[in-house]
Amino acid sequence: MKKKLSNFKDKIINNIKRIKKEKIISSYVKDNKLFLVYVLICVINSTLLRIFTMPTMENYLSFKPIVADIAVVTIIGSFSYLFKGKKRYVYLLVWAIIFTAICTINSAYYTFYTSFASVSMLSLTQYIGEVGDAVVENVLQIKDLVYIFPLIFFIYYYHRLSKKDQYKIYTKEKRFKKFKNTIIAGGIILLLFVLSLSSLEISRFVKQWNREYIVMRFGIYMYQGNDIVASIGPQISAMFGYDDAKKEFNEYYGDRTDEQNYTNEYTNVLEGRNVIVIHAESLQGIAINRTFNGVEVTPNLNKLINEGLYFSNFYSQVSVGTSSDTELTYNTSLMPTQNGTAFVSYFDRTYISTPSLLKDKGYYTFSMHANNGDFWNRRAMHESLGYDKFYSKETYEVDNENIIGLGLSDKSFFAQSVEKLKKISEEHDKYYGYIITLTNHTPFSDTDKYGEFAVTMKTTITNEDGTTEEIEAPYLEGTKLGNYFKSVHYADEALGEFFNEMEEAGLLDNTAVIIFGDHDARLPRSEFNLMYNYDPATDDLKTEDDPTYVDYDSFDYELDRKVPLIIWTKDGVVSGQVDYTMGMYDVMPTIGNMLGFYNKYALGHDIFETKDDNIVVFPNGNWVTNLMYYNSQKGEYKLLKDEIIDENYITENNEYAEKLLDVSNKAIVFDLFNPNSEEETVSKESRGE
Ligand code: GP9
Ligand code: MN
Repeated sequence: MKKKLSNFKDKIINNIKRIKKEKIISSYVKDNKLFLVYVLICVINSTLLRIFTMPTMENYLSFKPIVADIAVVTIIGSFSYLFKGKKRYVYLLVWAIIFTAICTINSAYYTFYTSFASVSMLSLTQYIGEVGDAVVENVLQIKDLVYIFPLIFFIYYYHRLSKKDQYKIYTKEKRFKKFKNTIIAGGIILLLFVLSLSSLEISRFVKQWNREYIVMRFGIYMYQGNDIVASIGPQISAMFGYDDAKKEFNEYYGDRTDEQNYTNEYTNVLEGRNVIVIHAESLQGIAINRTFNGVEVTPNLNKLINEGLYFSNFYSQVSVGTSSDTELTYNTSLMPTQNGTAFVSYFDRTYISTPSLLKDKGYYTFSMHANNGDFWNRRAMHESLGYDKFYSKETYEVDNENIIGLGLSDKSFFAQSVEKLKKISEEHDKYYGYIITLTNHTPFSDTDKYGEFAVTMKTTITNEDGTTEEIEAPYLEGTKLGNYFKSVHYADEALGEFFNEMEEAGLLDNTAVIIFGDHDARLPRSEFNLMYNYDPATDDLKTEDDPTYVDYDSFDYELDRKVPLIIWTKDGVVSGQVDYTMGMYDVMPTIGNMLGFYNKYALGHDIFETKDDNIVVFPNGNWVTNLMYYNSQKGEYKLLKDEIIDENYITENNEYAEKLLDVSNKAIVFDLFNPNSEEETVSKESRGE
C-alpha cells in the first residue's frame, strides 16, 4: 500500500516536472489565446450578471455556476477547432456575441421583472412588446452595458491577432485532436458539476420555473439552454397525434349538453355576489378542529366552518406543480398535465375557467399573491386563466420586518390586500378575487415569528409511590409536524385579522368567501404516527399491544392528505357539513351552479348532483371514492366502508380514471379549447354550420 502511494506520488511529481520542462501550459496558452479569452469573457459576463441582479453574499461566494459556465462555453467553443483558419475565429466571435446578448437581455429583463427571460414568453406577441419596451427602457443603464466591454475586448483581441495574421493553420488531424481534447475537458468539468448537484437542485432544474434559483446554481447559459428545451419541447410534442386527440376529446364530451340541464337547492344561491377565494398554502385537514391542551390550532377557521358550508372529505389533486396545479384544477376543472406543468409548459393554451366565465357575467377578476410574479409563471398563466389583473410582489411593500419564511407575512399581505380590495370595490360593480397566501409554506422553520403556540401534551401521571403529578410532555415540540401546527396557527390568526379588516371595511356584505387548502403540507409519515400514538408518560410511542394504539398505515396517510374547503357568507345562505368525497376539480361545477355559470368541459362534478357516487382521481392514477382508496401503482386498496364491492368496481374506476387523465392532458397539450383550433372547425362542419 505504502509502495503504491509513493509510486503515485512519484508519478504526479514527474508529470509536474514534465509540464514545467516542456512548458506545456505556456505553449497551450500561446496556441489557444483566442479560445481562452473567449472562455474568460463569457464566464466574466455571466458572473457579473449574477452579481448585479442578485447581490447577496451567497451569490458572491458561489462557485457552482462558474463551473457550469466554464463547462458550457468550453463544450460549445470546442467545435471551433473543427473550422479552419479564420473561420475558427469567426465561430468563437459569433458565440461570444450570443453569450453577451444573453447577459445583456437578461440584465435588462431582470430590472423590469425581477426574474430572468424565457424564450417561451417571447413567443407571445404581447410579451414581445413588453420585453422590447423593457430592453429599450433599460438599455442605457450602465449595468446593462457592462457586458459589452468584455466583448469589445474580445473583438479588439481578435483584430490584433488577425492583423498579425496569426491564424493558426492546423492539419485536419491536429484540428480534430484539439477538438477532442477540448470537448473531453469540457465534458469532465460538466461531469464534476453534475456530481456536485443535490436532488433539490436537479428537480428545480427539471421544473425550470424557479428561475432565480436556477441561474444562481447553474449559471445563465445553462439556464437559457434548459429554458429553450423546456419551451420548445411541448410545442414539438403537440405537433404529433392531434387527430387522435381531437377524436378522443369529441367522444369523451360527445353526449354532454351545452347548457346546464339540472337545478338543485344550491342553484344560483350566490348569484351576483362578489367572490373572494382564499388559496391557503399547505392548509391540511389535520389542523382543523385540532387542539393542544384545549387550545385550538385554527380557532378562526373552525368558526367559519361552523357558520358556513364545510366539505370535510375534500382532496387536492396536485402533481409536481403543487400550488400551480391546484390553481389550474380549481380554476378550470382540468387535471395537471402528465409532463411538466401546465403553468410553465402550457401557459399559452386556451382555458375555459371560472374567472373567464364570470367575466362574461360582468365580473372584474383579479388575483393576489405577494411572491415574485414569475413564480410558477403566474404572471403569464393568470392572464391565460382570465384574470384581468395579477397583483404580485411588486405591488406590495415588503421589508425585512414583515418577512416570514418565503416572503411577505400573511398578516401584512392581507392588510395590504384589504387596501387594494377597498379600491377595487369602489371601482367595480362585481368582482372575483383569487388570493394566494404564502407564510404557511414548508419548511415551517420560522417558529419564533409565528407567535406562542405550544404543541405539548399536559397529562396527569401516577408515580411509583401512588402519588399523582401533572406534567407537560414535549409531544410534537421540535418536530416538523409540531412546527407545522405553529405555522398554521399563525396563518389562521392572519385569516382572522383579514376577516375583521374586511368586515370593518364593509366588504363582507354581499360577498361569498371560498377557502381551501391548496395541497397537503408534505409532512413525514413517522411524525403522524407519533401524533396518533404518543405516550406522554414515556415521551415515546405507545407499544403495539397498547389497546389505544392506532395502526397508522400508508392509506391512512394518503387519506390524511385531505384539505379543507369552506364556502362562507356573512348571512349564512349556505351552511352545514358535506361529507361526500370530493376533489379540487369538483369545485368549478359546484360553485358554477351556485354562481350561475356552466362549463361543459369540466372534468369534475357538482357535488350536490353526484353526492355519494363521486370519484376523485389523482394525477398518478390513484383514486378515492366514499367506499375505497385505490393505489394504482401497487394495485392495492383500502375499504372505507363496511360494504361489499362489486367485482367490476375497481376495473371500471381504473378505466374512468385513465380516460379522464388522458383526455385532460390531451385537451391542454393540443390546445383543444381554442376556438381557432382545427378541432373547432371540424366539429362545426359536422354540425353543418
Ligand atoms: C409560491 C407559493 C408556493 O409563490 O405559491 O408554491 P408551492 O411550493 O406550494 O408549489
Ligand atoms: Mn402551495
